[in-house]
Amino acid sequence: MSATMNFNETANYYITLEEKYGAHNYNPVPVVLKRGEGVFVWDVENKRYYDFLSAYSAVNQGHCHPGIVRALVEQASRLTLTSRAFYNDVLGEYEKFITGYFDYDKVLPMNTGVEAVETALKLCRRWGYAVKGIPENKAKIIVCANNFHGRTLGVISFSTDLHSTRQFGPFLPGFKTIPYNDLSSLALALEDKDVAGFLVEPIQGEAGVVVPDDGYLKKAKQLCEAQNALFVADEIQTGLCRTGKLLCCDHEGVKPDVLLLGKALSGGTLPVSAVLANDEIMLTIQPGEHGSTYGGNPLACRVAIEALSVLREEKMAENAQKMGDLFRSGLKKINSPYIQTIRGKGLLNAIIIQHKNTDAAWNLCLELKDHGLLAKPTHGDKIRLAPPLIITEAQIKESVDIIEKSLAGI
Ligand code: IF1
Repeated sequence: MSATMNFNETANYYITLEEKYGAHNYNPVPVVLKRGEGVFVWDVENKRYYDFLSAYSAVNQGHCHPGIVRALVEQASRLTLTSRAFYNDVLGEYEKFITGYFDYDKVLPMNTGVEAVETALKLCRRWGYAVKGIPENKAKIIVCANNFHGRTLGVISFSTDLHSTRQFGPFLPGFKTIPYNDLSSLALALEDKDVAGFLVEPIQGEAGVVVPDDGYLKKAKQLCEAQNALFVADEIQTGLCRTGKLLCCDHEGVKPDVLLLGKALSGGTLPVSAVLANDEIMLTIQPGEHGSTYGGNPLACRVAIEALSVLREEKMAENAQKMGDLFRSGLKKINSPYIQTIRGKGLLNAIIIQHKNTDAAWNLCLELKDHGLLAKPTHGDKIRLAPPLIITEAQIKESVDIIEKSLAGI
């Protein structure tokens, strides 16, 4: 019996269903969406919104990009999953395409972002033992305070955010936490010969779009090279044109030893992630030592080829750069006592709200919603503002007006 789906119900009907039958691991903005196209989403009352979250940078190409959906539908009607027990006629083509696209020898395909991070941790440790010669079970990986790399037990083991770690212990050992954007701490930590690598977000997204000093990434990579440790860039949120370049590391001409991609790698259609590295690192993992049922499935590969292609064909990095500059200058012209800070790169931006009321950022998001723009606070007083990268100049201007109007309303 197929489930009886009720469409065209009220928002409250759907919210009640999620409240009653779903785990309470989120606190969503009270809006119920039913359609997405480009920079817009529509709720069940047919009200249109600018999507300024872009599913945390998973729909960089815009909601339901026609080319990506076409690739999804075509492949879904032909072959969706073989498992890696057999070869298929899409995976190799994808591997050739993506390694050429980012200039690495090899790719290890996974599904979610955190699986790519976990895979990178295993690669880093394995390379540390097999190539660097770190004694067995002694490998350490340097991470930054206020990081966000996902929510598995292994990855929250090095989170400094109580919301991610409280009462989930015990945790995975082998991590050294240093302050973000602090090269002297990194240099000191790298003196430990058991360090296999340094895992870093080129911009800390969840922490509230924290942009490090110019030159931080370049110098960090040099320090890693000097101490024979791997520079692992988590570009799951900052990558794929979000910050105005194909990769955020490209702003400094830095080539990570290990590159992590996710989210927009599928244009928001299904979970697709990837770990890219050269042979010296990637070939330290032998057959049967790592994998995933859906990792590298034909559907994901076909969609990812299209998702990557449209980024380039539609010059989304260039647009993100231009529209991001326009957006920040528009925000700076808003004369509001509540905007304490505006920061970001390309179309990954955030405002920090200063207000005696600790709910001010949340209340502003409710005002924004009423005025037709969706965003959500992160860590209380910061609001991430990250629309799809296809947004136009006129739409940026309209969005700035909506933000100005909403600020007046809190
Ligand atoms: C949620 C945050 C953002 C990521 C980076 C790895 C992952 C993420 C830099 C893991 C995922 C998502 C997770 C999602 C909300 C969102 C998020 F608020 F949680 F922190 F973007 F900042 N590296 N970020 O940003 O990828 O396993 O989720 O595919 O957990 O609610 P994933």
